[in-house]
Amino acid sequence: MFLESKLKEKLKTPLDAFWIGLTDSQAEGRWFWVDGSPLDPRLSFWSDGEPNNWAGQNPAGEDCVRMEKKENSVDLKSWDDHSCHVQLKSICEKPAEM
Ligand SMILES: [Ca+2]
Ligand SMILES: [Ca+2]
Repeated sequence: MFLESKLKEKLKTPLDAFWIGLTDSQAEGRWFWVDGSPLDPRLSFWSDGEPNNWAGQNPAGEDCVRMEKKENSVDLKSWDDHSCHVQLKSICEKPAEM
């Protein structure tokens, strides 16, 4: 909800999207964050039909996850696995400033 509220004004078109640091590049279908921690399936927000490892754009499939604009959707499902070779902005986490 925090990220969605922060990104709402930055995700203006379907072309806008942000890498969130989640990948299954080591083993297909096994999702890990860039810090090495596994994805908690209870805290995943895949868009309908995702992840689909689509090979239409890159034969290697899709191993990196982006958060994208949602069309007329009120839930938080906004994740899409995508080709890692596409350049996008990224969301990074850092400690809160005291
Ligand atoms: Ca994949
Ligand atoms: Ca996909």
